[in-house]
Amino acid sequence: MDKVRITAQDGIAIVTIASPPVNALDAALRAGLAEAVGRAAADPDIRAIVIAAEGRTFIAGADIGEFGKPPAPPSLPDVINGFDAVTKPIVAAIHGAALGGGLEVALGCHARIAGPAAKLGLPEVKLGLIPGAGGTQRLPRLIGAAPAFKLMAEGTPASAAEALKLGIVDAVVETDLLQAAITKANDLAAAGTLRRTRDLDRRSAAGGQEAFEQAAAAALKRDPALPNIAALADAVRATFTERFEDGQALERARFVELVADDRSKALRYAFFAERESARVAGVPKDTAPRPIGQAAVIGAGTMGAGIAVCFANAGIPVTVIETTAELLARGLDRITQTYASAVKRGSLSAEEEARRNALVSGKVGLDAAAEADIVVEAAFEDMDLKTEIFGTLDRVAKPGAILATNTSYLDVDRIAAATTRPDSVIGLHFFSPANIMRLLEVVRGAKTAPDVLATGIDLGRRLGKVPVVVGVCRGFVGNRMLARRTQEAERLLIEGALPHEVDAALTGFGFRMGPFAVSDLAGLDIAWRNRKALGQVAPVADALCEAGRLGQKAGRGYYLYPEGARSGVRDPEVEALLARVSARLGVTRRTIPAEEIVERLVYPMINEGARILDEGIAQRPGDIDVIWLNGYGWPAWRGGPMRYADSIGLTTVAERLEAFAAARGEPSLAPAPLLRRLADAGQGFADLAAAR
Ligand code: T1G
Repeated sequence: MDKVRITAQDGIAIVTIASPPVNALDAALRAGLAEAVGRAAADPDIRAIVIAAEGRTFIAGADIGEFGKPPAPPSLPDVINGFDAVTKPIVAAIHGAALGGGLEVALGCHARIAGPAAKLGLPEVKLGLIPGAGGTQRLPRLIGAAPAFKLMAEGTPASAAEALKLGIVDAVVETDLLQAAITKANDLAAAGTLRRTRDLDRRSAAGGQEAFEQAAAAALKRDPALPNIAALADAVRATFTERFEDGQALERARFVELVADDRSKALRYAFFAERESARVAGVPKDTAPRPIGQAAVIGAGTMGAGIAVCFANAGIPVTVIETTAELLARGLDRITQTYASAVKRGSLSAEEEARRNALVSGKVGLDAAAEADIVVEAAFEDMDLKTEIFGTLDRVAKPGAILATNTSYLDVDRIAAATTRPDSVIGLHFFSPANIMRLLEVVRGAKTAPDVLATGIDLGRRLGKVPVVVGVCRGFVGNRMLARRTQEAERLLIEGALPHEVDAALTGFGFRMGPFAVSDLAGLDIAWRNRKALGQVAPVADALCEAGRLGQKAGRGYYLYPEGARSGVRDPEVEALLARVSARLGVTRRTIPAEEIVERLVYPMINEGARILDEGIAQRPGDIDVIWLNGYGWPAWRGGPMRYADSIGLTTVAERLEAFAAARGEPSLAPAPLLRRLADAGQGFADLAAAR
């Protein structure tokens, strides 16, 4: 099927792009677009050209899947520079998303008309790149260097209204977008004065080079680990000092360098892994999800309130249910406070605040769940309590309603067994804060029906989450691997490391926070209670809890928190406590290098990930990476633990794990069978994914 077709209407050529699913600019589409525009330009009966697109979006950008492969002509810069040779007006009619190369195509036009829901942006930085088809040269000339740089450095698309305000589009039309673009093309043809974007000179608008340099300095400070921000600043700076052609040559050279950079390869891998994770074995892609028009949340604590906010944010009416009026009131107050703070921060309008609050209602008693299409239980992590709740919900909820539990590690099958509808029971494991964290582990019970799974995934995406289907085991995927890291972190303290050394090793690796700063932030008592329930011992963490050092909320945990301080400082009392614990356990303390700390924390997690794959708890290595990238702050430019293991080489990982197991006499540290098999075959987890 042709990806581009031309029709004519009263002397206007309409070039329509049709390349599902998102009109990504692959080689065939680039060639078709160049040929169509060239043909229209040469046609004496044509006085202007409109470029439009079919399907859900304008153009999603260059075909990310092509990067790293031998370039296939015509290159996108050549296609767009070809527009510059056209002496007839070219107008872009933009609906849906004009992102990356898609917006660059539109910038090569003489005018741009957008629909009201259009999104326009240059998100290449999120892939570790910079725009590579003239965006860094044309956008500053169109809207000013500083606003252009900010838009590209943040990579967040602008709404149609914002794009109009910035000057990226000439008009936003509620009515017939194509007709509006044709009218604009006619007007430009009649006016006879054509200005190519490359010839505009608004670089000095909005504060000029000084404002741009300030924005560049701020962006560089925010992301020092990534080379593309510096490259972006150099490219935009060139608009002040170089001719367009030279600036574009600099942009292209830096873009090509970045495409070859491992950090960009990891980010592109994560892009596709996230989309791949929505594919679930046994759930055909066209499985219709059950309609979710009304939700209920059981429990209005921190998690329950956060989950209710997710529903309201997605425009889904939600009933919050508690056991007493007082607890309910406290929960509803959490929700209104969440919105009030967002308004105060300027990230939510008062109208939106009112609209979302109006979607939230509250009731006492489980009977209030009777009308809900989905009920999400977010009660205390106690199996008896959950099975009691689900037994009642089974009687109260309407036929076909989905009963979901937000448990973070309990057995979803046991919870499902408390109902007569196990096929409609699922786990929806939100991560705290539920309305902020993107990850949603969708826990598949043994009897969960395919359409219920499809509903979990679809609902996750409606809530703005990244849904990943996982199987039933203690801790599912993320927390099960985290438990390994926690155990090893405790062990490192006993062997001689200090909390700030362990935390610094992981932040040096790329995590925003280290394990002990996170524990102090979350509070040590939750894990302490879990350990006691399981009869587990963590000598250091237990000693801290017994001493009342429960973390930031107690003013001290692994660190000391001077009055009101947000970050902890080293505490000699903790270091003395560590010495006592090591002595009691007969361990001679030693200084542990950061490199060993990272290996000791990360490799056991990877090993647990191998067990998780072998048991079928995760469908593919990429799913595990998506979980750690979106739920636990794994550094995005490292692509996730399983991809990181492949980059190290599983032979090396296996050798180090063997050494750790031998040094500790701890068989569970030895390489898992799957990791051993892959290492012996000279393979990586990526080979496993390909084989499945
Ligand atoms: N290339 C290849 N495939 C893409 C793609 C792209 N740019 N965008 C989406 N897909 C696939 C995706 O993998 C999925 O495939 C299907 O389309 C639907 O995607 C030169 C260098 C446009 C907002 O970063 O943000 O241009 O799983 O599930 O939720 O300067 O896709 O169905 O087989 O996300 O409706 C810059 C990336 C590229 C935008 C639509 N552009 N895409 O969201 O659908 S670099 C981007 C998106 C570039 C130039 C530079 C979103 C979307 P499958 P989806 P959606």
